[in-house]
Amino acid sequence: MNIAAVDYDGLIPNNVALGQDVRVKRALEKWHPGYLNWWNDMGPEGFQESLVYLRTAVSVDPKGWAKFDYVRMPEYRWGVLLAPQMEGRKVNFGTHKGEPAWQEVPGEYRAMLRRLVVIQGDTEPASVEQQRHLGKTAPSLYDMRNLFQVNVEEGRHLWAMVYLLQKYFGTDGREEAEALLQRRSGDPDTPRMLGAFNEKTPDWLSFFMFTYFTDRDGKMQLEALAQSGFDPLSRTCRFMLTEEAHHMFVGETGVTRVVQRTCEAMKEAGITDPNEIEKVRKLGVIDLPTIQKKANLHFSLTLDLFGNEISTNAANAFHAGLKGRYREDRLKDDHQLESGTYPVLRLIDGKIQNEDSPALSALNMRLRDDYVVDANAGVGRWNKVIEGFGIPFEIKLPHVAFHRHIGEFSSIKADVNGHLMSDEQWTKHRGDFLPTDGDKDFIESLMKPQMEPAKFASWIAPPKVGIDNKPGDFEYVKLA
Ligand code: BYC
Repeated sequence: MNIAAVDYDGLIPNNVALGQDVRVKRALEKWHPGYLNWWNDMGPEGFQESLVYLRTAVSVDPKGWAKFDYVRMPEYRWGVLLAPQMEGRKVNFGTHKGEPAWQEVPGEYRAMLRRLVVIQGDTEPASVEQQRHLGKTAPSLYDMRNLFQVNVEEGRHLWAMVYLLQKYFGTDGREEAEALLQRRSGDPDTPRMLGAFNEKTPDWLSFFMFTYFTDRDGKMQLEALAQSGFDPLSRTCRFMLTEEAHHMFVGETGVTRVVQRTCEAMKEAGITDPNEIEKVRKLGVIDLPTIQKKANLHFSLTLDLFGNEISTNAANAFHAGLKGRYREDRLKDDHQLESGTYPVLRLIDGKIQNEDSPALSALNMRLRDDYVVDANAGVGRWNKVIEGFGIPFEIKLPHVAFHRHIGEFSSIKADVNGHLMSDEQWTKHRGDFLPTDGDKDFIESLMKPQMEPAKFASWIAPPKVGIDNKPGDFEYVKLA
């Protein structure tokens, strides 16, 4: 079969010859109604009958993989798509380096691999649940369409992980696939697995920050899993990364447009001091210090997703050849890391300082460092916009010790510059760093829907170009 093309004939679009794999096909068909029930209960609130201009993957060829058309979301063709198999692919790192990549689950690593797949799978529906109420307050049809595109693709990413569970993990894989439909973001009894996926995404600025910062953790983790010696996981993640790029684009350009509109309004009103918060807010835009606070919140919550700085789980997964480093295949070292060290920022004698740690145990830290570099690049582009208006303000990522709940710094309080604070100081200054109730109320007051083509809410600039090169007045969502 042509692996690049997707078979759309059956219930489940796929490029894995599902038609010839009766057991897995049946298992997925059995899972399908539960998925649709989950989508109807926990997917976007409202708009299920609307026609949304969505892209659907029709191929896994990077040069032309998507087709755009109007679709009702429940009729979206969620499918199973893997990047093409690379002939002769080998395990690239760890103790099995140089052996042929595994096409079946190596028995000794089954539990570890299943855990990685389940954690990855759990984040996908979680984000849809977190964002389900946002359609109602979309600042434009363009943004609404982007939200729904992200949502249906996170749904597809759940399918991607469920395929791996159903195909390679037998009965317990089936049980895990069911459990992925049962947990709920923020539920006190059955929460999602990782902290940031139980937080709220209360407004559109949070949505853009989430897609900028948290989807970028998705990118880093998927890049690390794409290196896996377990070939089906690698191929799955490689194709997911193609889709993930758009999600980060939505975040980066979303924040850019918010920043741009704020600066424009300040300029029009002759306000040069970014700290004149009340004056700026009266213009119906979000002041830059509040945008900074939102960035502080979402960046710090996302850092927690990298796990503990020193982690035997991470060391074991690397040693086993299951989860590599960011772009492992481009790194130049022995890819085994048995003897090297890596500098890890730790709390030593009450001070935050670097300590050389065994490189294998420090892999979460290394991935997190790569993430910070990647995240900083877009922040630089936001600052270019502010600079262009001559406004003296710079958005900065907070110190990694700021507002942490996992790892080395979860036991202390630090400000955005990494200076340690007492509990008392923290309580007093928390609102200088993180959104206060007043900030949240203000942002919420702006969240008025704008559902006419070509129009945008007061607090956000239009995009530079349309999706699929559509003109500015294109009706991205035909409301039912
Ligand atoms: N919250 O040894 P450690 C995405 C637990 S986002 C709660 O440091 P490890 C997306 C940990 O489970 C990417 N618990 O852990 C984005 C462990 O518990 P057990 C998602 C946490 O394994 C936007 C214990 O603490 N994919 O795709 O080295 C929209 C010891 O920790 C947390 C992945 O994350 C936490 N934040 O690191 C949609 C990839 N952190 O098992 C989608 C798969 C740690 O000892 N996951 N714990 O009881 C992994 O690679 C790793 O499991 C982690 C954690 C990086 C998450």
